[in-house]
Amino acid sequence: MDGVIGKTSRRGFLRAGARAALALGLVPAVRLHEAMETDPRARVRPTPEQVEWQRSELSMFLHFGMNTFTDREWGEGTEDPRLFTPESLDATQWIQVAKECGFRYLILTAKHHDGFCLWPSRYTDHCVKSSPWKNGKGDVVREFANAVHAAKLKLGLYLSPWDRHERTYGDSPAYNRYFIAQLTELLTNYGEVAEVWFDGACGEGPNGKRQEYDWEAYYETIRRLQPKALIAICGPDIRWVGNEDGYARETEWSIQPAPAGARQAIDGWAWYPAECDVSIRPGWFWHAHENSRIKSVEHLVDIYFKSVGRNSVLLLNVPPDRRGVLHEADVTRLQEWRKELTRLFAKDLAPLTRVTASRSARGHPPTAAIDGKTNTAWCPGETATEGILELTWSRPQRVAVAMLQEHIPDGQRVEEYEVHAWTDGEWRILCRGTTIGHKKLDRFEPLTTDRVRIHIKNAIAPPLIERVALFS
Ligand code: FUL
Repeated sequence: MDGVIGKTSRRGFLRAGARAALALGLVPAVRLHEAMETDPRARVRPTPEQVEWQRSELSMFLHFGMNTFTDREWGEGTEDPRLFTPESLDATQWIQVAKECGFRYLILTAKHHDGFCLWPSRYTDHCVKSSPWKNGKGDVVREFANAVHAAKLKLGLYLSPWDRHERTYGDSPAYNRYFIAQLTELLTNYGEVAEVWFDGACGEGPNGKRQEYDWEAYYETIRRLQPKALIAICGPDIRWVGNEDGYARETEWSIQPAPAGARQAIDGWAWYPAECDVSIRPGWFWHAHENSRIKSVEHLVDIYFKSVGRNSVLLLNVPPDRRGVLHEADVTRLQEWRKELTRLFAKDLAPLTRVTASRSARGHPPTAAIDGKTNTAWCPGETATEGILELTWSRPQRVAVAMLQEHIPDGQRVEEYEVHAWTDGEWRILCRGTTIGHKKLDRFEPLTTDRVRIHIKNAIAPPLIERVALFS
């Protein structure tokens, strides 16, 4: 087994000598595995904000607005603002439930396609100031932002580019000015914004108004006013997974062809990780008749395994009801789901083992994969794209779930792996897969064994395995 686990930073994985030299300002930082980073994809890195977002794993979406009161999914923009009458809106309840269930990012629909704004915009009357709620003096975005910040969580805002109310819509330059003015309000008046969510829907059809969105100007506005904010979906920092079921692909690369507006592109590649958006109910907005159609715990656990467990962030929509609170039925379901996840992942069996490796790069011993730290990782060798990590228990254990994690501040590398268990005198395959990224979860037929091995079969550069965990 290799020696001591070195403390490393995001700049990452330097040899002790190089680190000392760096501290003295003698040589530039050299990565251990730099020699092998010939594939341009291996040089693509996330920003610190993308790392924080990905490691947070769970985001909550809150669809709330005019549709909540008209019982619709897509309003037409002709709705009377006087219909907006939440009688006991309580954003702190939303945030409290979200926090207690493990969500870190919260995204509110500040404006949906019907154009009704949840904040008192200076640029339109089609907003809360024309509603009876708090005599037109209310501001849902303010209450939401205050509650999110007070809970030390991350604020996200959804601003629909498609606007069926605004009369300038379709007169491209005029609407772009309107949209940027609204973005500016949201990005200057509510503290730090961590995620801006741009939806791509537009249902006007071929005979409708054709609005040319000025994405470049939208991105420039966000970068200038909230340089740390991630721009999602119709944006360059977070990629839509491609469906609304909450399921990522078996193979999910965070390294993708660079989208327009990417902060950094290397030979045409950029860090563009997937987000899985799905609603806890059939619709995105709250409807009384869907109170009995909330997804089951089993379904939600499956979604978790196929989103977070496939290198994606899960953005789960839980829509506040007409009172302006999360409905009891959703809250209960969320709590049951949380309880089940906590139960499933209560006891990692890996730290109870002796761990060895086929080979390891200096400073990256096999113990680094089971030490629970996010700044250490096992690497099979300075130039190795393949290797085996073996766990041995003193007593047989029942294993049913494997969790693998790469050290994503240094990118994503693994292309193929297998997990085996020693049983009846031979290695039997438990699961196999392709990409790992931030997290890969595999469920398999439970088996009792005293030896498990993780075989990294192929990678685009020497892989950095931050964590290996096994659960029964
Ligand atoms: C879609 C929208 O049309 C839905 O109403 C919802 O907001 C969803 C998240 O994105 O494209």
